Amino acid sequence: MPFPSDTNPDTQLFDLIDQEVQRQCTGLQLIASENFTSPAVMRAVGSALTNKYAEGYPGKRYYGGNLIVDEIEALAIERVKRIFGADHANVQPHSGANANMCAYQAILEAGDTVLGLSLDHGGHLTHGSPVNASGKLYHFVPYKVAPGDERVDMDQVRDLALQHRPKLIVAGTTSYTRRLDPAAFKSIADEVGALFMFDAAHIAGLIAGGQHPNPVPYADIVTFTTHKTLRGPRGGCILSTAALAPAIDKAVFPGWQGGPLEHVIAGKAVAFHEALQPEFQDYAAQIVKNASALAEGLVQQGFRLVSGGTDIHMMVVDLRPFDAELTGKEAQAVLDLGGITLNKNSIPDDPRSPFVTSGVRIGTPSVTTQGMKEPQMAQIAELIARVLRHRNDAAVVAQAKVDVAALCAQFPAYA
Ligand code: DSN
Repeated sequence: MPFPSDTNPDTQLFDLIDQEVQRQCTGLQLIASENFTSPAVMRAVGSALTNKYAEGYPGKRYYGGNLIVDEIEALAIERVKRIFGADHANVQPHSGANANMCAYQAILEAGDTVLGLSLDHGGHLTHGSPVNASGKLYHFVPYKVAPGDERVDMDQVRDLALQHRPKLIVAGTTSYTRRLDPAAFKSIADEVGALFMFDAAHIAGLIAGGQHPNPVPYADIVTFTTHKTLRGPRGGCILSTAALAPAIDKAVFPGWQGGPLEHVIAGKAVAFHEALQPEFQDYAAQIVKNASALAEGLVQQGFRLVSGGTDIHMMVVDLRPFDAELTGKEAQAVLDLGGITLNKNSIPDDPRSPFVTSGVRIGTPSVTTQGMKEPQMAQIAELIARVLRHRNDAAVVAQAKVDVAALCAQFPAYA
């Protein structure tokens, strides 16, 4: 078997991969949870480590041949602990959802009460949605954003905590555009004797880059994905206090997962190394500056932003003031035709279903990785508005796709 090889007989599959690379590089990638990971990360993920079984943890494996894998996993653990100042790290969760379920299994019994942000107000499926295992296994009580300023209402969180006496309070979001205050959550958790978990999936890279308060000094457990603002491979991670380390490790393996994906763990180690470099601080700062600039540009084009704007890497756009007939579903579809990829998103108390929605979510991690800055954000806002305003005019949409490709060609994601 020749190795490494650029030639592969499976042209059907590799042609499709080439087409997807082309799509990613010629369009604007504005999904807030995506990024362009580095070639070094991809090299690690595509390496021979995919061949290895390694159930267990460094120094305590169920299979032989793991001396080198142990070093790789230990390196990932040491690096991520250094980024966040954590006592303990488990780098094996295959995803953010797994990380959350493992964290719950480590500290909760079935039926225990938990507070979490409601999915339709910016939370995550694994924060107790009734259609998710988290909502079936545990008794989640949802908190919401306040109707006026559309921000997490800490008074409501405290009231619910006092009323329901949860065993766990979960902070963290997938479509909420403001900073969360870990100290405020911790204070409420302490008041009611609850544990405190922070799901930092979206903002892990912003925390690493000094653009969001670090929850680690306050939270018993911090979970996150490695592929969003942190710009690593697709996967999850759990940080915890030293006291919870044995329970966390047991919940991940053998509790929830089997063999760890050591090729992905190697990719995580590479991404953690990249996040420890001084340039990553600049990257995280530019993500936030770009989000503010894009938000301002969209407001100038007549859009309303949920909560009035953003402090982080994403914004949620309420499309109704721009065009009462325009749904998130239609906006996502027509923007796709114009080379602009984003996702439909519910707005708080959305009258439309989650499959249709009245909003879209927009993020700047990918375009910032490409090197775009504030002037390009104004261009992107204009392109979005142009496509949506003329969504029934195929020629305008086609021209926008050409303009998008020209913009992306100036900022290639990959050489
Ligand atoms: N699907 C992720 C996101 O887009 O935010 C959350 O799991």
